[in-house]
Amino acid sequence: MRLYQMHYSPWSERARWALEHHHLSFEKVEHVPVLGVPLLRAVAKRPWGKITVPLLVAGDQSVQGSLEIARWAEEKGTGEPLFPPGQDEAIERWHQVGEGLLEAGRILVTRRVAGDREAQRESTPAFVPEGLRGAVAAGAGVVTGLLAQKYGFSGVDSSTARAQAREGLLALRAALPSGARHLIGERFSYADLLMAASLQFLRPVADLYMPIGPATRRCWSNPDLAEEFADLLAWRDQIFAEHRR
Ligand SMILES: N[C@@H](CCC(=O)N[C@@H](CS)C(=O)NCC(=O)O)C(=O)O
Repeated sequence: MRLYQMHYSPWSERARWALEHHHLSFEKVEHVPVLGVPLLRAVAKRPWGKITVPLLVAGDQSVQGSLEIARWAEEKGTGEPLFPPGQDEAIERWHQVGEGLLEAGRILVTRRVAGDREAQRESTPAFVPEGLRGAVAAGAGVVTGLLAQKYGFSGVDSSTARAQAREGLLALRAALPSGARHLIGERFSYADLLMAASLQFLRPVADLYMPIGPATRRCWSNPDLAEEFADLLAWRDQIFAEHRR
């Protein structure tokens, strides 16, 4: 089983976490944004339509999208369920909140990476030899431009993205009254997992969970939002400490 993914992406982290939670073993294949799309299309046998990672390929089956992969893992794997019975709508609602957050985060982070040569160097694929990394990183500007087109945020300014992020963060705060640990019922569920992973662009989780380079960490940090929502980051860190193997 292969998971096409990006090591620093919170969408990929949701899929990795759900698969590992359910004791499913898989090989990770690092996707190169935009440039790796033809390979994704070939392995998923999807010649058209939007294609993104995470993408799971298991035998002749392919599953695209973090929520779909988590549901697939729940069906095929073992261990404590992540989808409590009768809560599909609640999970779907949290998925939408998480998408809103990460779309806003993608805008803020991609803009920063576009202006940070060191982060571009860190994101060049591992197979590129050290001496060529600077040259390959120079092409990253083109890739970030293509990403802006693919995800339709070329014309969205950073303050609009920030406002969209705050909306999702306030919704999460409202659902976690002081001391509350879980979004649905009394147990850890996929809602906790997906929202915890979605806070990555405020302040990335410790390298222990998702190792990233220092410049990438810098680009994925929004100190003002991290300070305003420090309570949510404390909740996120606790969820990782307790549930991320
Ligand atoms: N709804 C999808 C969104 C996934 C997504 O947006 N993936 C982006 C992460 S930045 C991606 O594949 N980017 C690389 C590319 O488009 O080549 C999910 O939940 O998995």
